[in-house]
Amino acid sequence: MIIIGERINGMFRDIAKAIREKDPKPVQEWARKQEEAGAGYLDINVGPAVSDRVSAMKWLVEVTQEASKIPLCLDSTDYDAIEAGLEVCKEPAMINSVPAIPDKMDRVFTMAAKFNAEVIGLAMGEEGIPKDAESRVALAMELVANCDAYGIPIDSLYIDPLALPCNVGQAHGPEVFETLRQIKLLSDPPPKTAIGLSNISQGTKEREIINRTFAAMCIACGLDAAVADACDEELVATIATARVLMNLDIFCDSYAEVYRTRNL
Ligand code: THG
Repeated sequence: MIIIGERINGMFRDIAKAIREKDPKPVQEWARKQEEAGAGYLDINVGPAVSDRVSAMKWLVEVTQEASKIPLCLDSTDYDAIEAGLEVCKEPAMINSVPAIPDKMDRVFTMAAKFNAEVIGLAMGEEGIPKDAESRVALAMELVANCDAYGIPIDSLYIDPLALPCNVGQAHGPEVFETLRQIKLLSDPPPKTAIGLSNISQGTKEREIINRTFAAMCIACGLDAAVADACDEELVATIATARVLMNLDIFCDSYAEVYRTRNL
């Protein structure tokens, strides 16, 4: 499973401050820490409180790349900011994300083709996030069809069924699991799947156990990637265990250690 390290996000106070003061240190520390913890990508999100998202994204990408060589996952609803980030990425990146809305898919898939980028597509449309799995899968199908029409390989597309905080959106849980399972039946080869793992526990008291349990359950449904806390060692051990139990990695007594120190 690919862990997309979530920590370089202006939603966190230290990163918001670093962006404001143009101080590369906190960003680069988190880049190194997440890479060492086994992240396969680094999510880069300028956060909600930034006035110039284009220049903030460009700066975040540049300073992150000075500290880490792993690929970046550019996370913004502002596609000008994503494009500015892609222009300075040294390695092919991931675009996070695009909803199943025609003009947005046109913008993002055109950009993905130009920059040889992977794409996270969201199972949401003009009317927001549907409640049931069937509607989420229908939106996923639109993303698959558009991805193909723009000449992007289907295995470069990650579909995100969208996890909502379990304290307000509890009924969405089973629908997310069912969506993950059905996405693998959409095409051959199928698209990959991704999720924002920490969303599930936002606003709750027992965040870590909820995130870890959710990760194991999603892996049982075929999850390929998660924007998650790469530095939570118990989460990484849970992911390693779920993969062994799904027969995706070979069991040995040191499987958890092997997983932690793997090279993706
Ligand atoms: N899908 C995709 N991308 C995503 C999301 C998703 N990117 C953003 C987000 N969701 C995933 N990343 C985070 C990062 C942090 C938190 C949740 C998801 C988080 N932050 C603390 C909070 O809100 O309580 C901030 C705490 C602090 O300020 O220190 O939980 O769903 N494709």
